[in-house]
Amino acid sequence: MKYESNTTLQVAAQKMRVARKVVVTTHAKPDGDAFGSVIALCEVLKRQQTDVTALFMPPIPSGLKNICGELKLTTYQDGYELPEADLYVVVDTGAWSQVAPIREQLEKYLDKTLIIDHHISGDIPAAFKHIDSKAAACCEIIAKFVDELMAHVFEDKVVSNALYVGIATDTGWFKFSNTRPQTHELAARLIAAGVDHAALYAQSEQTERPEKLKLMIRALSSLELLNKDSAAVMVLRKADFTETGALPEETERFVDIPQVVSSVQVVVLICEPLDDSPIRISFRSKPGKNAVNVADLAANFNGGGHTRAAGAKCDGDLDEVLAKVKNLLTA
Ligand SMILES: [Mn+2]
Repeated sequence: MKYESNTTLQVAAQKMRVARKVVVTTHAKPDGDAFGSVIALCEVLKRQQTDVTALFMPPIPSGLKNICGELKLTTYQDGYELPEADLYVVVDTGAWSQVAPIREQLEKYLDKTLIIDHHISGDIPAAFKHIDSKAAACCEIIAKFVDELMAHVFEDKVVSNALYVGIATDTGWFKFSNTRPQTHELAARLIAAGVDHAALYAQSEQTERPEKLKLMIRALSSLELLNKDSAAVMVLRKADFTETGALPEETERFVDIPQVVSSVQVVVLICEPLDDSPIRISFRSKPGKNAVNVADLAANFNGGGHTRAAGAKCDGDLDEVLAKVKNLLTA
């Protein structure tokens, strides 16, 4: 299936305008961009008297819960039933694997589902897709919807904070190669509208628990450099989580750490699950002439993502997955 837009911004915005009831959701374990995209869109729709459900599959990033203002968040749990709605909007993903808990229910409503995304692959056959893989963050696209749906809404604190968090977190606070002039222009508009970017940085990046540092030590001590120090692999096993008390989601940004070494071009982090869920693999690479396309690497494990940042979930034996990763990195 080709993963590309079939709906213009204007047509998609019109669908939102006429819908009385809208459900907005995103991938499980939302990051700042996924979270910000849902919040900003829901807040704008709410202001237009739309009955909106902001549905999240947990965990929600703890530092971000207080940027939602009065907006009510719905947290998915077993037995949750998707409400009847005129429109279902899935943001920051178009992949079934990332919305697995609601797949069966959403399949019934694909004819009134709209995907808004910036990833290069996805397999949800929604009737409507608005995809811009050049956008640094889904929030860059959502900002255009905000402009289209409602003038002056950047004055709304909830909307502007949510958009800022989205573009800042998906660009590593404007240092990843996906950052483009439009990203900075949007950031400038948001800061001009009153966003306190330093406070948002503290809220999103400096609210970790000590357990995270303990897990980071484990990750770094597992690190192996391969292929003339150009590739770094880290593994976190079940015991690393249980002995440190850290949670699976506390591995966020670990893949960035080995990139401080100049020779390192690609980083892979493999995480063993605590339950019977699949093994998680994260891939990152540095930009440049000989940049490694990590979306291709992830495809070896039925994963995907961006050329510089990708991920996969796979079943199997941890050591076999590790061996396969090492093979690919030294090929
Ligand atoms: Mn994103």
